[in-house]
Amino acid sequence: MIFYFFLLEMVNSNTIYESHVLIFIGVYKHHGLNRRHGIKQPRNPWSDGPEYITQCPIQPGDSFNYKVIFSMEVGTLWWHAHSDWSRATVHGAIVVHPQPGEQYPFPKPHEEVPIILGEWWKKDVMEVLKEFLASGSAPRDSDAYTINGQPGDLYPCSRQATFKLNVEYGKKYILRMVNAVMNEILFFAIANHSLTVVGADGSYTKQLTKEYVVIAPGQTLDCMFEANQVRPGARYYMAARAYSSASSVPFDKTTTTGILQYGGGPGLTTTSLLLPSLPQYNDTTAAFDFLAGLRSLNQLLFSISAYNTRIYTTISINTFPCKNNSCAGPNGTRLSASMNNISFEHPSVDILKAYYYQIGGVYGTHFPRVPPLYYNFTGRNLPVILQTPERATKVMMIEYNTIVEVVFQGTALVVGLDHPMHLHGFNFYVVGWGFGNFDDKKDPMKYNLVDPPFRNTVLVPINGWAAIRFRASNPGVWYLHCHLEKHHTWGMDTVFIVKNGNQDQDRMLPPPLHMPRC
Ligand SMILES: *[C@@H]1O[C@H](CO)[C@@H](O)[C@H](O)[C@H]1NC(C)=O
Ligand SMILES: *[C@@H]1O[C@H](CO)[C@@H](O)[C@H](O)[C@H]1NC(C)=O
Ligand SMILES: *[C@@H]1O[C@H](CO)[C@@H](O)[C@H](O)[C@H]1NC(C)=O
Ligand SMILES: *[C@@H]1O[C@H](CO)[C@@H](O)[C@H](O)[C@H]1NC(C)=O
Ligand SMILES: *[C@@H]1O[C@H](CO)[C@@H](O)[C@H](O)[C@H]1NC(C)=O
Ligand SMILES: *[C@@H]1O[C@H](CO)[C@@H](O)[C@H](O)[C@H]1NC(C)=O
Ligand SMILES: [Cu+2]
Repeated sequence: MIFYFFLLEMVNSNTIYESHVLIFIGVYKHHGLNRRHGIKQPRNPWSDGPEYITQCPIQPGDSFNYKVIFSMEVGTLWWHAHSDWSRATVHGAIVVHPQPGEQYPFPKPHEEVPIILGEWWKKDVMEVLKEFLASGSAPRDSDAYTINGQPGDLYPCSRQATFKLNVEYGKKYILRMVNAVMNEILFFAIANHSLTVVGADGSYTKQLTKEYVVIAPGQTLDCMFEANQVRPGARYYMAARAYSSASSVPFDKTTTTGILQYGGGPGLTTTSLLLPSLPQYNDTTAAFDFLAGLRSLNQLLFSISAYNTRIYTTISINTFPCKNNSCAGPNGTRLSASMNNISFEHPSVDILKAYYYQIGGVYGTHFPRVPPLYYNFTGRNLPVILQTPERATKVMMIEYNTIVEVVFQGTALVVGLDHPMHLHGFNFYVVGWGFGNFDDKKDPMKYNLVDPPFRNTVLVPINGWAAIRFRASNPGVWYLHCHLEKHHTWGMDTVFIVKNGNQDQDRMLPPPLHMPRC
């Protein structure tokens, strides 16, 4: 499914609350709900979507109108279900154009092409979810990756329907790219064509030209390329495959392809169809070389030279003991995940409702600001006793309009991995990242406070850290979670509640008349 919402009017100042465009989208008649990934929804968490965070799931036969408020977004975003694992198939791209009279800060493309990187599952995805939760193991892999719904020529099932993009020599194209995959970060490239990134997560970037890109689940990229190969009728593969850095974690090693097809001549034989060279699956250097090159195009929207509040949080894979060691996780345990040693438990009433109507007993407010225990987070052979987290529903309360720094610290508990951490309600500046343990003395000296990328999903490197800063100018209840679906399901989540400000325009909007019943 691909949906386009063309924005007629854009507010591209940092006074994001002054005027907005309302678009009422779909009425979804299934158990599940949908959210606009990356749209900040100023003051309006009511339509943000994640189950038991800002609403209860829409029951079969029920409906819910989402009010989508666009503010500063431009470029590619997307929407997806946020209930159980339904986002595997319930998702689509959103492309926001500049307002009339405003130009792109890059050559106007001849054509805009959505590229949704997804997956194909032979098994019902909800069964996959039930299966791994029952066993305590990691989930099975999908059966194929897809480009716009098709696995492509390298799988036995889809040659006829492989996604094809017809191009004309000399023209420029922009790919509106979304990684909607559940559990894998991807490399993507087009044979014989370099890609120029001009936007990421709904915000312009300085132009960055590379032979390949890296895109994590949750992220978007706007990539230009020029059809500059002179042979009429020539064809080139575009291809994506996994970037998966931990040798002990199995993943799908297949490659999905689409075809770039030049007009103006007879097709060349398939033998001349070249695959792009993609980095090795575990090439962390290649992945972070790409990410290190991304820079904001525009001036900073708010000062990030200092912060008011810092949250330093571990992000870990964990285990829970299992009776008789009978679970399918390592050593008979049950796999889990945590932030600051808290494995997030979803309440039975949504946190937004509990907050707004002051219903007690739903969540605790003391998400720890620092790790409860300091150990060598990225060290080898950590004591097994550190692996067991606490189960709880704890949120972080944040004062309106403060500058918040969050430092995510990956750990080597159970297994070190890259984690794409996604925050609802905001884009943030990715001011720094590195390998090993965050060093509070040295690392902030190396932050980029000049033109850091403005994203909503940051890839925290394997056995490393990443630091973000944002201005808490959006009152509401905002989910923070790993966008690898298995980690999200295991509890690598928390919630930021940004309090109201003093003025009326600094307060959450009132709830809609109807919210889905719990
Ligand atoms: C692709 O590029 C390489 C080197 O840049 C060149 O040798 C080759 O002929 C090109 N292939 C096609 C099919 O255009
Ligand atoms: C990547 O995988 C290859 C092949 O399995 C292996 O030889 C190499 O050591 C791995 N590199 C890293 C950095 O883990
Ligand atoms: C655990 O093992 C004991 C002794 O072998 C057995 O009686 C019990 O049923 C087992 N419990 C579970 C949950 O498998
Ligand atoms: C496996 O479980 C046993 C028994 O609980 C424990 O002694 C051992 O340390 C565990 N090993 C690992 C690698 O988790
Ligand atoms: C932490 O562990 C890493 C990896 O094993 C090691 O290189 C480093 O020296 C350790 N740091 C400390 C302070 O022990
Ligand atoms: C996490 O909390 C559990 C339960 O309180 C404790 O046993 C464990 O040592 C803690 N681990 C870390 C890494 O803080
Ligand atoms: Cu993760």
